[in-house]
Amino acid sequence: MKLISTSACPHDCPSTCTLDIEHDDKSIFKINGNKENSYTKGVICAKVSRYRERTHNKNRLLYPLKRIGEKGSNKFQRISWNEALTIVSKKLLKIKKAYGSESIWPYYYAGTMGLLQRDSINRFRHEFDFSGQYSTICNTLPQAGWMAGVGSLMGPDPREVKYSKVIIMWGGNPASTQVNFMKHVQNARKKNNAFLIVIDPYLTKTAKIADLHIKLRPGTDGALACGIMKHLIENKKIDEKYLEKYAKGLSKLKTHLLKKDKNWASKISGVTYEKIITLSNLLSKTKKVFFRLGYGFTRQRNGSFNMHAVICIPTLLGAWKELGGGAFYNNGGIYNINKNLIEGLNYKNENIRMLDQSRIGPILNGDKSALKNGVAVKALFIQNTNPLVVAPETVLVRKGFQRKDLFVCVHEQFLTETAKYADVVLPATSFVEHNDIYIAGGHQHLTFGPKIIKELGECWSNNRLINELSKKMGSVKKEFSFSEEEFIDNTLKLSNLGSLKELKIKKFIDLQPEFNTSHFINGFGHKDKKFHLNAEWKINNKTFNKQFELPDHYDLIEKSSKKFPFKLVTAPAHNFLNSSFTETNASKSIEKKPKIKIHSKDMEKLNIKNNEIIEIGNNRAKLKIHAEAFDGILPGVVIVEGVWPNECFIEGLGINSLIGADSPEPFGGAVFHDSAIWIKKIIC
Ligand SMILES: Nc1nc2c(c(=O)[nH]1)N[C@H]1C(S)=C(S)[C@@H](COP(=O)(O)OP(=O)(O)OC[C@H]3O[C@@H](n4cnc5c(=O)[nH]c(N)nc54)[C@H](O)[C@@H]3O)O[C@H]1N2
Ligand SMILES: Nc1nc2c(c(=O)[nH]1)N[C@H]1C(S)=C(S)[C@@H](COP(=O)(O)OP(=O)(O)OC[C@H]3O[C@@H](n4cnc5c(=O)[nH]c(N)nc54)[C@H](O)[C@@H]3O)O[C@H]1N2
Ligand code: SF4
Ligand SMILES: [Mo]
Repeated sequence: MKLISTSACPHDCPSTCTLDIEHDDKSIFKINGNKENSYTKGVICAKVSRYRERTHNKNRLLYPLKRIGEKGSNKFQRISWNEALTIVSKKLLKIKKAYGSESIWPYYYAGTMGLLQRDSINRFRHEFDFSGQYSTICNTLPQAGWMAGVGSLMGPDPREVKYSKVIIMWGGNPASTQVNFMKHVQNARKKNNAFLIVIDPYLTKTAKIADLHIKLRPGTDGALACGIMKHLIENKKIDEKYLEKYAKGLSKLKTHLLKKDKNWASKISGVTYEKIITLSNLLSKTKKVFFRLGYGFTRQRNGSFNMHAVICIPTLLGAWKELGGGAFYNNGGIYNINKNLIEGLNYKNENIRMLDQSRIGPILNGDKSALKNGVAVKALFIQNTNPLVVAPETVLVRKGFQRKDLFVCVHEQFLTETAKYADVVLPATSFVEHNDIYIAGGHQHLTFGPKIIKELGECWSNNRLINELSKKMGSVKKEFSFSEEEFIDNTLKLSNLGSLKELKIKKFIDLQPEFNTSHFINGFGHKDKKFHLNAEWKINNKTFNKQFELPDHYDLIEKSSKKFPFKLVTAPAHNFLNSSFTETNASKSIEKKPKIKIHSKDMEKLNIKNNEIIEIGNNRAKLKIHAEAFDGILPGVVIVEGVWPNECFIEGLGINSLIGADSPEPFGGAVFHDSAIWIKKIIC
């Protein structure tokens, strides 16, 4: 008999859509967006509506495997769970004894965003004092900039855009990366005649439907923001009364910006002075201006500083206090989930080193500073991520995974490239096969995602594996025998969010803070309750702070040069989610193949034709790819969409081989859209 159950999309997407899933006890069928959820509003992306193809895919991993060929050779043999657990536990205990607990690095990310299945790996880590993970691959750069200005991780309710007069999507592409936000935007345009502005180096799906698209050079948003602010200040369009009460650093900012030449911002950003005036005029016409900040524009070596510069604009305008006004980046700060039980925080050893997730390439190749001058990593235990494809500096990452003295266990739903380098591969459940709870970065709901079908094959959930492996390795703590439901119920109770029984009835709860809190009427998140126009980045580091105190263009990006004339942006693909969905035929057949978008003027200069195979590269690597003529960019900028598996590229090496794994200021991160490259025609 077919049933319909409500759940949450588990993928790493700000939308965390509420889903209505048709299923029986063995299979899922159609998935629709839930209509009662006021953020999802019945809208979900196409790739998840066809999720049956992913869960019931013929290539799902269903049984534990042991490697029998060379690393990466894809030669495996089926083994029992008992044998798998014995191999992994014995090997980890042996390595721990020989090299110390920090030589083992549990490595994870957000393949599922469920709090239990994603974060249980930290309970395993803390129980055995394994190396810590500093998770930088996604939100470190944007968050640092946001926090420097606002001081807390929240903002006006994104559903409020229905009251906005101007919506400015800065450095994000929601039509592809969080589609239901666009439903709210389109409602605002229909019902409130809202004007949509998009700031992006290329004509994305979002930019195509915007009223105004500003194309800029990658990594120059700080300059553009300063150009706008200078014009606002000079033309007395700032809200002095609001600023006096709510902001710190105005006079410094004024002096700093007024010193700049009229054409300074245009020269850097490639946006004409006239367009900057147009922007400034549009933004100051109404206080109901909503800034929706993407992650994309911060994946630059100056990305945190650029985020801070951009969010200073709504502050100068006094937009934060208005219904439908202000800025929104992420709501992570509203939930206050107590993770002690799930993550074993009570037994976390604070002296253990933290290794930077984005620097896995240098780390596995023995880079001393990346290893914090500690022991080499001798074992990786991986859940929820595919670093061979998604992490920067692929050549280094691959070299690391090829090391004969590195033991790797990967728990996965598919035989990803990372799994192919593992010694032991374990099969993981998908979100319909286990229980979890989900919070959302892009809205305000906490949602229960129930187990609605039987596990496929011999798949285990992440939490089950963590419990069983820990016990096998000698753990006796009671929580390592807790069921998923016990973890969830206890966590909800510890967080004062009711019980699992209640959440099962409600399905989701709306935790939006009241207006005065989310609009910072009661003050911003800093101790002095002010928005900081002059930022303090590193506590007790005056030299650093002084250098980057005020919004500016900080020239830290990889610059184009004679040798590397093109700036490369590696934006997400509409039909993939990072490297997920590259295993489904529907998504793959729409995306077709990796391509590089090049301006027709540049194509002409290089004598390259549409669809020609060309070579691109920099000091890190070179690779072959098809060229696509595309005039929705400034000449000198090129775009490759999608985190395609390396094996989909002509010579088996993918786009992240061109991305640096250095650590950007102030707190690290991954600079996926900040690479300078050369492009060559292949002459046979
Ligand atoms: N379909 C799909 N959806 C996804 C994902 C996916 O891979 N595919 N990934 C998910 C994840 S993990 C995340 S974190 C989010 C990210 O979603 P977004 O917030 O949208 O961020 P990005 O996808 O990194 O980049 C978005 C845009 O930033 C632009 N950009 C790059 N550099 C600059 C710059 O210097 N200035 C400006 N103004 N813009 C710039 C790019 O051209 C791109 O169009 O999306 C999630 N949703
Ligand atoms: N070039 C380029 N590279 C990028 C980006 C970019 O914009 N450009 N974006 C970056 C960003 S923002 C991010 S967040 C990262 C994300 O990178 P990843 O976190 O690696 O995301 P995915 O590639 O989707 O891989 C998640 C994996 O988890 C697995 N998985 C899903 N659910 C479960 C589960 O319940 N249990 C287990 N054990 N496994 C599960 C999936 O099968 C999938 O293989 O990629 C980054 N890489
Ligand atoms: S838009 Fe994002 S959260 Fe919604 S269904 Fe698609 S991937 Fe999942
Ligand atoms: Mo991300």
